[in-house]
Amino acid sequence: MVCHLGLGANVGYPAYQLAAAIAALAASPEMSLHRISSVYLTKPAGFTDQPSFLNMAVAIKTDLRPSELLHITANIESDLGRERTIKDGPRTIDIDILVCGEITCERAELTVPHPRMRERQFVLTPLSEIAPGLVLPDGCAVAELVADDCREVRRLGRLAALVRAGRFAPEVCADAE
Ligand code: PH2
Ligand code: MG
Ligand code: MG
Repeated sequence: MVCHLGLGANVGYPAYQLAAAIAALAASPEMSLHRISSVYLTKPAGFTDQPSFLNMAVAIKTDLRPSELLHITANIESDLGRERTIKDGPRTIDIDILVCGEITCERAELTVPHPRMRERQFVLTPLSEIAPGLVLPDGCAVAELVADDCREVRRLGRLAALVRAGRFAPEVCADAE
C-alpha cells in the first residue's frame, strides 16, 4: 500500500530536519521510500506569528496499519526534538499521515485522510507533485484542490540541493532567491 506523508519544519535547521526525518523513514524496516517531492517555502497558516515553513510530501510503501505508522512517525518527531507547546505553533519537525491507500480511520489520536489537508495548499501542492492522479477514498481528486495562483507556497527545489548548498533555514532560502 502507498501512504502519503506531509512534512514541515520552521525552527532550528528546517532543511536538515526534513532530511533527517526522511533518512529515519528510509531506515525503518517496515517501509520503503517511494517518492519525495521538492521543498516548498510556505507562509505559516493558522497561527501566523511564526517563521515561514519548509514543507514537502513523501510517498512510502508499507503494510503497516495507520496507528502503527503513527507510532513510528511520532518517534521520529521526538527523536528530532519535537516539543508540543502551542497548537499549530513552531516545530522542528512535523510528520503528518495524509493518506493511507484506501484506508479511512477516525480516532482521537489519528484521522485518515488528514482532516485539514483539503484546505492546506502547503500540503496539497507538494502532494500533487508526487501523486498527480491521487484520488481520496471519497472520490475527491487532490489535483483539483490545488490553487494555481497560490502565493503562499513557493517551490524552492530539491531537498538534496538545499542541503548541499547549506540552505537549511527558510530565511536563507528566501534571501538566496
Ligand atoms: N503546519 C501547521 C500549521 N501551519 N503552516 C505552514 N505553512 N506549514 C505547515 O506545515 C503548518 C502550517 C500545523 O501542523
Ligand atoms: Mg501538521
Ligand atoms: Mg502533525
